[in-house]
Amino acid sequence: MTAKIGVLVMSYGTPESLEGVEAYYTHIRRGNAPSPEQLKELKDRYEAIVGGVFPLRENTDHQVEALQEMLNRSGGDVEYVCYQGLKHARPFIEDGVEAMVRDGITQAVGIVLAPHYSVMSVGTYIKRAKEKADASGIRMEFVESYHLHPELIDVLSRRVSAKLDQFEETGAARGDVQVLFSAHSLPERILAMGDPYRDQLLETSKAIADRAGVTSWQFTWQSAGRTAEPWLGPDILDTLRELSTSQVKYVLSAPIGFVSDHLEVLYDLDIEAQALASELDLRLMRIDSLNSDPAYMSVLSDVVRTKSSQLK
Ligand code: FEC
Repeated sequence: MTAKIGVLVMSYGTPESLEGVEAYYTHIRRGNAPSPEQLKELKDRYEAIVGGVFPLRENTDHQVEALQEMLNRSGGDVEYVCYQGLKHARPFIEDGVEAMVRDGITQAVGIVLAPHYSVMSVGTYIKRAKEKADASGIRMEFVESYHLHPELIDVLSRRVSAKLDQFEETGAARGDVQVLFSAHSLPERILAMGDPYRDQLLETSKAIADRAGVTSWQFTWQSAGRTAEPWLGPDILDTLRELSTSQVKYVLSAPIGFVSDHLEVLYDLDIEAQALASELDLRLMRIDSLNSDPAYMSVLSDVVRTKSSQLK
């Protein structure tokens, strides 16, 4: 008989429409509604990227479908069934676990569509999923990170090389391009907690740079929250300002902490950082996002299979 293993695929979540932005933002702020100014500012950002369409929802749907297809491609005595669980929108993480219960799933693997672990990011997804799974009688194992998976490094290195080729075609030498690896900032206090997030991001950056033969690179943060406490820096906008005072003219942005096209990539990098770069007379390009690239699906499939072997 074929054994069924549930896979809870967790992602950040996005509103379904502009009307849903307030509830979404309130959820991110742990139940505190945003001020009218804050709400308008966020709605304006969504409208600026795609006029009220929310690309993260479709991208996550595709990733979940493609992962399920890849997990079951080779047949075998296990059938994997993927469920979506979102952090800040429906279907919430808990809804995904409830759907497993309804389908009679008793064993499952949880994975987040973000390669790097922080107690404040992946850790909170896992905590919520584990609490719900424990209460529902589902045995669930979790993938915590996959930031150095060889296929991930390979596909991201190819993304970097492809853009360096494009710079070359326009007359820039590869060595003249400064590569900026980036990820979502978090409050500085994670460092005092011994959190692995920053180190994992630096490890991914170095592995890609080595693989792609990049000599001029640095890591920088992006998309810091608008709260009073200090967030990890330098922010990419300050890094661009700093670079503009040096000899650098060409910059390649590689947001390795993200795996999809969404607000933090399409607005924070493609609109906000791009506008600053033009003002500073820097030529800025960005690597393409992974979205449902089969190579990324293969990374996810591999780590899920490995984890599921621990259920037996
Ligand atoms: O396209 C979309 O609709 C969603 C884009 C989106 C992604 C994303 C990923 C991460 N976040 C992380 C941490 C925080 C912390 C706070 C925070 C706030 C926001 C706000 C929006 C938002 N985040 Fe997000 N994040 C995305 C969107 N994020 C919108 C609220 C307005 C703003 O500050 O811009 C601060 C919460 C607080 O107030 O306390 C912390 C981390 C990731 C990457 C890992 C992951 O995907 O989970 C970490 C995508």
